[in-house]
Amino acid sequence: MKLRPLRIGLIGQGFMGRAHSNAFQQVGRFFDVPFELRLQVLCGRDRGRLAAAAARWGWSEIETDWRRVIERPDIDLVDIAVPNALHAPIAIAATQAGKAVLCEKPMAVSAEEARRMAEAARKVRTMVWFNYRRVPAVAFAKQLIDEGRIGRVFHYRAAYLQQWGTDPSRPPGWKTDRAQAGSGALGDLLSHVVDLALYLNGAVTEAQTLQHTFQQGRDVDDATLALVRFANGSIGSLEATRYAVGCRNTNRFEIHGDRGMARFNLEDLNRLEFLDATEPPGLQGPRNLLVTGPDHPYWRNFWKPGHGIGYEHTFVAALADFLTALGSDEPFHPDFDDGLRVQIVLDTLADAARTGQRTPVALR
Ligand code: SOE
Repeated sequence: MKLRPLRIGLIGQGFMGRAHSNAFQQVGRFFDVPFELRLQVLCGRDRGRLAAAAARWGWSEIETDWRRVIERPDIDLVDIAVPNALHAPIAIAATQAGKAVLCEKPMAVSAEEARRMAEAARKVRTMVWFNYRRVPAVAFAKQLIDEGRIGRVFHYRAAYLQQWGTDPSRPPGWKTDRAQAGSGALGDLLSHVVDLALYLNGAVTEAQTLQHTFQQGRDVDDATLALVRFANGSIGSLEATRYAVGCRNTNRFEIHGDRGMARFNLEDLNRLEFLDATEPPGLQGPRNLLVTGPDHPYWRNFWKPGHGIGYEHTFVAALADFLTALGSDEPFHPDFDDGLRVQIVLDTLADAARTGQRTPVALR
């Protein structure tokens, strides 16, 4: 069957530019996607690195001005992997030009900005790269929750822990500059935590927050810790820090209900712990499941059961699901409306930290 071409412009050549480029290259190898992807143009500000990056990742052309990518009639999809403050202007221009848009997280630097992006995108298809939804073990946890195997939830506990904040040799990049990033650990790391919390446990209704900056002179949070209530009656803690010495990239959650418990940590991403609390008490204990098939999400797409996958596959699977939805006009999540929901919670957490008050999450 001849596939429709989908011509892509990627804006950004950093860490995420590489992760996305790899996904564009790999997706058709692991998944039957309904498009033939054409890696048309890679756009970046650092011209010195751009040609080599484009050659390495298979992009046909290079460009240094994102506006010129959006003006091009031969681009169907714009992918945004640049500092957070640029997401809104690029996404809004791209949606107005009728392109499908993929955007890195956090989708925006404020809920107000995210709302403008979501509104501008009413007529086009969008995705926010909350890639951890597509870890097979996380998708499997969602399946167990939906099947009622956790039951009535009491606690949702999640943390995204990194340690690079303490590294004196690390150049002060855009991620610690409020003008470019909007926030620190809140947008960078807690956005993932909030997205997974909303996905797995539903709406957050109220929050209390503590934010802290360890590095003198830095204008963003190094750590954000929140206590929240969920609409389903459960309570939770959501934490993100760049100062968790000993944790390179820990992204974990635990969910405890009256029928069971599930526990995940990205540093061991092929595993999900599950406890079935309906079993006889003497037999209960967390099962350490190797979520690589059979009968697990994506197991037919990647390797045979027992052959683990890695970080990059989460981007491949997210892209595959998006392209499948795009080809069939089926709904896709997380889209810009989901990104907006995350941003509203993030803004509420920041407000709660500023005022020190218990703050309701208003769907503003
Ligand atoms: C931060 O160090 C970071 O790269 C985040 O920006 C990503 O979203 C996360 O997936 C890994 O860590």
